[in-house]
Amino acid sequence: MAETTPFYITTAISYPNGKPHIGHAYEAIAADVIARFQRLSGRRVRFQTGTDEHGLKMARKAEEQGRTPADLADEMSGYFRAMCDALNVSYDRFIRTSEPDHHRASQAIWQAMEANGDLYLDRYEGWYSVRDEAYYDESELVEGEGGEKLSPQGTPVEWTVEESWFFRLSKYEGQLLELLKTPGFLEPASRRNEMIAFVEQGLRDLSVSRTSFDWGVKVPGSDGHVMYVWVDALTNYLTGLGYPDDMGDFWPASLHLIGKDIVRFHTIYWPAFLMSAKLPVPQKVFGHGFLLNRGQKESKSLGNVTDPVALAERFGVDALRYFLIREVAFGQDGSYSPEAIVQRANGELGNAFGNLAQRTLGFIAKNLEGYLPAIRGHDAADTALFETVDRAITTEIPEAFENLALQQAVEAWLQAVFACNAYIDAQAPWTLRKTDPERMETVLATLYICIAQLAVAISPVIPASSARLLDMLGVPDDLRTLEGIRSHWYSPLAESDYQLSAPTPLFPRLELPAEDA
Ligand code: ME8
Repeated sequence: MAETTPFYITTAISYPNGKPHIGHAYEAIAADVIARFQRLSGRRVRFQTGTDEHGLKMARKAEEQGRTPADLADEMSGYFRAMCDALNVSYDRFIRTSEPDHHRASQAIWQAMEANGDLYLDRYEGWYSVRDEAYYDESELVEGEGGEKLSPQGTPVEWTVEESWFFRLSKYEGQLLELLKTPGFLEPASRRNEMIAFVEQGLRDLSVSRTSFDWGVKVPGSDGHVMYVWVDALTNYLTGLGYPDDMGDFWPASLHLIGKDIVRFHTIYWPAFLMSAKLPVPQKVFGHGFLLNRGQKESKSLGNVTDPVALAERFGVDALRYFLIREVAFGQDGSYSPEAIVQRANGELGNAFGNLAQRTLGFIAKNLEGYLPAIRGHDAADTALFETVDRAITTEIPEAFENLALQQAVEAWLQAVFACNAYIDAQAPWTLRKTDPERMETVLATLYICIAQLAVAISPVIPASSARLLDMLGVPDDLRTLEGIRSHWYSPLAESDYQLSAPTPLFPRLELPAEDA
């Protein structure tokens, strides 16, 4: 039976203080792969991404450029949405925190926390990093090369003194510790110890409003205060479901996918706000690693910032998506370079999978006038291949995706593709054409079935290429699910007199331009 429970997945919402970089693309693609896999498994999925537009970081960037923060956000948010669209990211809502329903939701959660007695007015005196939009305790700071104080993330901090609303974070220590120790709540598990240690040190109440600027959500009933940007940013996950009105059955979120640098906000502050507002906490937070450019962090000063849309235009959307999921152990840092993308795309997508499909479909088109081959009894080699592919599509690939072992899911798929290639070489349908045309048909039918199943199984990673291949194969839409592809679907299709045309290449061979060679 297909799983029909709802699945709500979110990415972090990005700061639109500049254009998107490869890290943003990586997170959006990974979330999209997970969302598409869950849909393929038959679950009802809601997928939200967007931009985080308030706060000092946006206000300062706008000031630097001599424009309003709203104007900056309008322009830059457009690039983030365009990136998601270009990369085939299947979000249900692209949220912007400047939208009116988000202001309403943020004020509602504020009032719920206030009603619970968790907010009080005081004066904040301490360190703030505008780059991280985070408050830091003196004891967390590190020394920079010139002796200056830096945040633990290496960003500049400034001394801040202002009247502020505070949230009673300290009250939630016990509940948060319990939550952090709940298996599966925070993954990968390696990120858990750091958060547990942070809570065990003792939590100080959190400053949750600002009075020195006004680019934010207004604190209800408190003139001159705007919310601390993380209070409203985190609330985006509720806004998209209609909070404070009925949120349907998508809350609590199944998965907040975020990067490793913002785990504290998602596994300490956010659950505490929710507990205070008497709402359930998310089921899982996954902190993925960072993507590096040839092992280096991208930065404007190094001049190595890559536009992910340009990368996709150059190598192909699916080649880029495949590379990122295949190359990086999900949860760990990873590195990319044009050579590595070209190598994976040509070797695995082009040679291994693309050629398999091309050879099989080309052979059917040429020798059977495109009519699907008939099956005249399978032999042991066919059964062995079916078993291998079946194990991949029913067990190995879904289990890996379900456990967020995205790289392993692709590896399991690739092993099954290799098995198909070994089979076609061993069975040599081009020889059978002369010696045993009936056996040739069975071999081609066996391959046809396996290719269709593998096209469906990899569709979360390379959705457009999979769809094109399934179109060429004539596989009806309602069969393009994990459940659909497992049933006895081939004979009715073969008997329908469907005729395929000569295939067009799925993955054009990529060349490395001279400047990268
Ligand atoms: O943190 N590789 O926004 P952001 C992989 N607005 N992921 C990366 C990365 C890299 N090199 N650099 C950044 C924010 N990320 C907040 C989030 S959520 C309520 C508010 C990830 O634009 C980063 O970890 O700085 C985060 O998950 C996302 O990109 C957006 O980062």
